[in-house]
Amino acid sequence: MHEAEALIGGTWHTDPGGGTFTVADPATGEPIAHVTDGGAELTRRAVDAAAAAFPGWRALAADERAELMRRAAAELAARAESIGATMTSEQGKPLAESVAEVRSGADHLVWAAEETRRVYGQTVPGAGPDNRIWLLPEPVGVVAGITPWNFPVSMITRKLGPALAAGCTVVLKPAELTPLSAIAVGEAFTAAGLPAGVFNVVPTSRPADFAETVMADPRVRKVSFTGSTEVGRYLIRQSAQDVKRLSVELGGHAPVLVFPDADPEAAAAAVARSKFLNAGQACTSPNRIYVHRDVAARFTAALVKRAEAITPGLDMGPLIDARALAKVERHVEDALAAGAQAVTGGRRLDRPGTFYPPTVLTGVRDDMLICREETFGPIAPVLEFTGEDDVVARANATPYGLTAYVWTADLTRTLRVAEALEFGMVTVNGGPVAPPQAPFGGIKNSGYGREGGSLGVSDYLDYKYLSVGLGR
Ligand code: TXE
Repeated sequence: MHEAEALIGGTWHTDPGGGTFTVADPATGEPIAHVTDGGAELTRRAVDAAAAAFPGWRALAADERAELMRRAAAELAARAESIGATMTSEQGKPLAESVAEVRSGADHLVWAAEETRRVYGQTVPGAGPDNRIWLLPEPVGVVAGITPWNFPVSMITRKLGPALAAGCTVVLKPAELTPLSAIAVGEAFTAAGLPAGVFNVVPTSRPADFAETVMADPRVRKVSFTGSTEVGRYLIRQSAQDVKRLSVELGGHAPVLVFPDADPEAAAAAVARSKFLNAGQACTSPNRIYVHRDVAARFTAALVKRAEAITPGLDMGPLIDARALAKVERHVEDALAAGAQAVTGGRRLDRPGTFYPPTVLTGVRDDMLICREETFGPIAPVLEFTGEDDVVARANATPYGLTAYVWTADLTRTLRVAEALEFGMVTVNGGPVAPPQAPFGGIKNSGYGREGGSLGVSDYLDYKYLSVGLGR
């Protein structure tokens, strides 16, 4: 059994009360590690370490910070295989997906390292001939990050890269289901020579203790969260007490609109890739697939073929835990009871671990539970439509606003529909793309703040305005 500790100020710490929690492999249900349970005490120590490291980190010249970040990225990439194996053991996704995720996390850091040299200020027209005004970008200070279990490394690097580039120091609380990948990132950064206290990792099974501690501490100036809308709402309320800056990347309910002028086979292939990636446990996962009646039969046949080509346990992992499996089962059973049909899949697999097969549902209606709540599983609900305005209205009829996908060969339709869709990200004729240079994020109940691009770095900066009289 693996033992793991918290990374604070460059050294490894255990809970003074001796508390630990257990991490299990979702493919077998077997325990694989005991991890120290950080709670409020280690969170406080980690904030101490991050606050102590902040003045030194922010004072480094941009190219020195960039060089340290590049070294951290190189170390992470060099460990892609071993960190990937750790990720697979605690998260369940296929090894190739885990290794690719670590590499993409390293790529995010390389990009962010370059951004350190693009943290520009501005000159603003003065108020009269003898006045000059500048905007000076300054790091917000100590940042607390709270990350989910679906992408245990890339969710960290998307916060860490821009925060470090801006000159902030970070205290991270990874999901209690996948702390080992986060600890492995901490090990890589320490080996790469990142100064002590710049990046701290506090694993805990008591996330509210972490949240309450960082929210009440005036030294923490920003909290960045990715996770459920429910926890997002709680953090938004908590952030009021000390007026913290907050970024919240929450759930999604992505619609796909397949118009009759699109190639239904190409659309089905792309939808299958994004739907079944990570067993559907992604906030960008297609959840309501609206297909024009004229191409519905061809599209569905192609999607079913793709779904049936996936071997659970080989090409697709289990769901993260029994609670996630129960939610998927509840959504599918509700749809079937209300008249939907499972063309393929539709029942959990009779084997150890929390495996659910790729499933395609037809005869789905917008009022079914599966179209209203985020399923977070490998279920592709197909709905039919005929009119453009009608399908756009149906796609928008959700409290979420993260991602939407459109399939069409018509340029004017592309623009009409993309402008009418109420989502932070619209992809036309393709799957989800989240390169480091693009600002990822949603609107409505999917949250606020952006990760990636220069907008993502600005989320970790304050702009001080400096006004100078010329003394004439
Ligand atoms: O999320 P939680 P869960 C959605 C998805 C999924 C559902 C539930 O629909 O089925 O949420 O998943 C931390 N204070 N997404 O329960 O609880 C927790 O420790 C502070 C979408 O796993 O939100 C973990 O680090 N933090 C999403 C993180 O929140 C708290 C990714 C996410 O866990 C906390 C994950 C508290 N009181 C789930 N309670 C996405 N946007 O991709 C929990 N956490």
